[in-house]
Amino acid sequence: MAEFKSGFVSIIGRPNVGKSTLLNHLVGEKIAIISDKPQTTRNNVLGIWNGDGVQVVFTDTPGIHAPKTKLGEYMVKSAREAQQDVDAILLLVEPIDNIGRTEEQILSKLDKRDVPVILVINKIDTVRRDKLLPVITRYAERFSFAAVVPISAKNDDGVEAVRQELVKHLSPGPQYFPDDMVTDQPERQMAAEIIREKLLRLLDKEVPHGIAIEVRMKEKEHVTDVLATIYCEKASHKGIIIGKDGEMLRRVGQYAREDLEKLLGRKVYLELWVKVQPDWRNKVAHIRNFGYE
Ligand SMILES: Nc1nc2c(ncn2[C@@H]2O[C@H](COP(=O)(O)OP(=O)(O)O)[C@@H](O)[C@H]2O)c(=O)[nH]1
Ligand SMILES: [Mg+2]
Repeated sequence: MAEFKSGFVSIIGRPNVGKSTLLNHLVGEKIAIISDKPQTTRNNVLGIWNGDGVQVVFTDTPGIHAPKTKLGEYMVKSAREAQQDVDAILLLVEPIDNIGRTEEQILSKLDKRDVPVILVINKIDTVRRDKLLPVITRYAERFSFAAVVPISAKNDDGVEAVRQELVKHLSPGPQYFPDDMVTDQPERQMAAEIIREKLLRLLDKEVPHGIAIEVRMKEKEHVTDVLATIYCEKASHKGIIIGKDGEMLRRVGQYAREDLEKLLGRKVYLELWVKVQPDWRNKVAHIRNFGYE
């Protein structure tokens, strides 16, 4: 029998390149929230893939960007820390035949490291096939990647190839987590993230970036009560979140409840409140309180 292999792998790249989408597909379950807005992911999220005789523990990181708030600083710090002590790194990039400033910064840090880096060119569904070769060439000239895998995370195209490449770079090691575990996030946190995802989807640009969610859960006989407080930064944002006659909050609640029932596998009673907490993203105590630390 072959020896069991395992390892830790971090998924890095600029905001919005598709890291969380890839993590969900690698693991086969939705554990990280997705949106078309940058800086959706605030925490490092662990995702566990159990293959045949192999276990890979992935870390989905907040995108690396120039932080403007204390929360942003924490996010970038988390992303950087996740790159330490890993067995391999997946660097995600867009299919653009030009190395962006963020990618260059990441690569110059990786130059000093001795860890296999797999270049994953995502979103290939958005470009013609013949546009890919110049992208591959450009990156391959800049860095000595262990492999280059073009994928479309969204369409689950090439995700298996990423797993196969990774397995080649893993060493024999223990099974760190039980077979049936796909993430280290507590249900309460996943519930809060689901609600935040709906707000990111339904609200305009600036508002959702200033939102944090606090969740309490009570399991009852036939239903789980999910009691959530949505914190925002301004009274005007509170008005937007609630919407005319409470319409927006109702929609958020409707979508969130559907996903919460899938997550928990039972009926959910969801209650949402909205509170203003001015400038919380610059206040360490609040950042900690919302679970970012
Ligand atoms: N067209 C296309 N869009 C994608 C693909 N993967 C992710 N996206 C979209 O890119 C946006 C950002 O995805 P997300 O996973 O949140 O990116 P992250 O910030 O790097 O974690 C979302 O709107 C996704 O639906 C892909 O393969 N093709
Ligand atoms: Mg993300």
